[in-house]
Amino acid sequence: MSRLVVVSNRVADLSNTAQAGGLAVAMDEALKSRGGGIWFGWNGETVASGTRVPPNRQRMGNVSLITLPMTKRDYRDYYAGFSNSVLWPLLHYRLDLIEYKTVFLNAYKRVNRKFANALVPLLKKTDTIWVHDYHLFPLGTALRALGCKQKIGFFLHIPFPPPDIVTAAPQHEWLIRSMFSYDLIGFQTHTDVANFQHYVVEQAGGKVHEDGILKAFGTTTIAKCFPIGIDAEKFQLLSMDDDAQEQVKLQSMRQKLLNRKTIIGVDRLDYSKGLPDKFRAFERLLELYPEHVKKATFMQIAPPTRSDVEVYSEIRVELETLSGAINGRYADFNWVPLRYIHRSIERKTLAALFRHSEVGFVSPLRDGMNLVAKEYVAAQNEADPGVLILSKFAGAAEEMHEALIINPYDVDEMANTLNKAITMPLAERRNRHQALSRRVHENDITAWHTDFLNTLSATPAATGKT
Ligand code: ADQ
Repeated sequence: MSRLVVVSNRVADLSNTAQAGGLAVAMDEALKSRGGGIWFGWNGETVASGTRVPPNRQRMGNVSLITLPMTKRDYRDYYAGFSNSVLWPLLHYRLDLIEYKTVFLNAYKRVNRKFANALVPLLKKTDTIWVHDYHLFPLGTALRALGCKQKIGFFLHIPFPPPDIVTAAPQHEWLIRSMFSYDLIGFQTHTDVANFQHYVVEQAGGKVHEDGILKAFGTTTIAKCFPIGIDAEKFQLLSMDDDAQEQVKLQSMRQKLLNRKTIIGVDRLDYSKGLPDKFRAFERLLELYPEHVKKATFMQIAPPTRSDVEVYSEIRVELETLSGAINGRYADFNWVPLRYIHRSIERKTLAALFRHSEVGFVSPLRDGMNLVAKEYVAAQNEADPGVLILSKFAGAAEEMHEALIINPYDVDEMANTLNKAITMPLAERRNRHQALSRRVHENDITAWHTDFLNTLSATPAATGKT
């Protein structure tokens, strides 16, 4: 088996179990289960512009973490700028939130070339390279320009919208053309693949062939869907971890004694996650169904991310105002309706909290997949499982039909669905959970990376790619 080289914008601190972020969790599992390899990317630190620092190498078991710091200018223009103020909103269908400057695109191109220059000396001819996510669309082209002939795969963790939206990206043709340097492009859902194909046909005059083969820009690539999963078995065990149970159980027993139900939400604090309307839906539940006052508690855990991008500070203020208003209206000396926790939580505590919550509430406005939905299912007690409420705009909705599927823009519908979930009879809960659990365990993280890497290895050799 060839050595695996994973490249992502950010290399996670694998020793920090409290880390947030879907990609970090998934790559940790993928590299370890293939017996190791290299994980290359940014170490999360910034240095003064103009500073040159050689890559740092750190071994974590059989995985080498090779990292670079980023200059303050690159951080501002490539990371906070083009990646998170242009591509992130665009690919989440939020053209209204794009903030574009020409220097952002220049920095995006520059940093991708820097990554390629630092990576090439570390590579062996027989390596398989796997590039991740929207920060690195043009990395394949930069590597090919330096003579790389290895197999290179790319996986997009976030959605790929229809061509009408993609064409709002400055130099979108250059961006999509650069994806054709990869031998295999993986998307989360069939919808994303179809959107990509539409772009290729409508905007690039390309052709779609069988087995995901696409021809355009004078070259060929393959685009398919590989829905990401979780390590369901490990997460299930984690949810029963003694330590974490201890911490959560007391609170849970108190809730049960008082016949109270917990609704749980866990999302990075991001506008794509639909948090304000989720808060409003809980308030609406208490208005429409007053029998749940003092009986249903909503716990939202939302660790901060990208707080230096302006819209992220705005959403934070909005949520604090909303939670204050809801608690102001309904809280009593012996009951707090909404518990809003704005920080990271240890994974085992999170798993135990999922297990002891009667409803998992996942309502993004757009999401590539959403691992929280799968984690919630894996953590349930199968004899007495909770109910998953899932947005139809999360990639996970393509495979999790037995969840209660909602429209995250419709606050009343969400409130009614919360009521349905809270009052659902045991037999129905078990039926739904059984089907969901089977799929979450079958399509787990191992199935995901095995399927992607096997497909990449079966693609024709990368010769002729430029
Ligand atoms: P994210 O947008 O980060 O990932 P998600 O898939 O839900 O979203 O993954 C979040 C992960 O972080 C989960 O494993 C969750 O448990 C963890 N997490 C969240 N809040 C936490 C907290 N307070 N404390 C500790 N852990 C926390 C991106 C895409 C998704 C896609 C993933 C993987 O946006 O759509 O599913 O990548 O491809």
